[in-house]
Amino acid sequence: MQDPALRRSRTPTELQGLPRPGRCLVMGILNATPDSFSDGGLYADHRSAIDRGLQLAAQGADIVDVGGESTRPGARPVGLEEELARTIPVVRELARAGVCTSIDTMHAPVARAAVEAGARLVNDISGGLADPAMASTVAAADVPYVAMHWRAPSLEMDRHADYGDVVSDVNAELTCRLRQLTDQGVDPTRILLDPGLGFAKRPERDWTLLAHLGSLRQLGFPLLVGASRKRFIGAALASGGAGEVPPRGRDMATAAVCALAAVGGAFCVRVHDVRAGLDAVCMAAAYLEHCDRGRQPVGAGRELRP
Ligand code: PMM
Repeated sequence: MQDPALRRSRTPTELQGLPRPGRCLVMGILNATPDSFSDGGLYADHRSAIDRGLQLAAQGADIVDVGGESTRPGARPVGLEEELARTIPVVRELARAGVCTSIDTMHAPVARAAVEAGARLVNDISGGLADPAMASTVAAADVPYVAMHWRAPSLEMDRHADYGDVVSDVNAELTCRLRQLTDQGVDPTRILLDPGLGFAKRPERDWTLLAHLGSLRQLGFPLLVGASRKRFIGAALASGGAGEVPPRGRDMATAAVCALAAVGGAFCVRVHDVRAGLDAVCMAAAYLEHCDRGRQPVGAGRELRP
């Protein structure tokens, strides 16, 4: 279910203000939180968060994504003051060091302060639903904006995980978000979309979305895919015989999923392990280059090419 007025004939391969490495971008995750699901508490003070951000950039992250509020299922929201205090000094220091930094927030005041501190992208897991002021804030800041598919706050999201056809439902709900964001002044050439893996979705739905990125890409917007260490990866490892693998043991599997996402046309992958993610998207780029050389690769549909 696509809106022809919003659909572009070609998905952009570059976005103004972001690095242009000629392959899928790698966004390194920096959770300056005490309670994120896989790295909570590791970077909760400013010095360790800044050092980790510099390390992610040195490992090859094209963007370092700074977040100050955990979004794991069941997480309680933090106050605005606390989120600002956790993130802004980190964003400012990383930006000062020349790192391309993004802010992972649902709150317009945090987005505004982060852009003032040097953030070059706003990553909003609610796609503008959590804070009605987000659209006008992003429009005024004129920075790239990630609108993720989201249905409800973390405390309630597991109660909103029912879909008919998950691909068409997510497509339709993102189209509705796009309409509202652009009506409120957000420049469509600044928007990235994200299927929101793990957010109000059970593992099998995440796999379906990942397998049908091409359908989402038909909206004509660059896609960000955030699969890193998520439950659906743990579930696939367990059913494949690896048993229960805790989140921090899922980085190799995450890299495999990043390669699949990049081959499926993702513009950017969001990962904890940047080195593995970068290797994965480089392999995808090499593979795609050979797909372009005219011979149909075994097992890969032409529609997978970005
Ligand atoms: N996932 C998390 C946080 N932020 N942002 C985007 N755009 N997409 C995601 O899938 C996403 C996100 C949750 O993971 P984390 O707690 O490991 O950061």
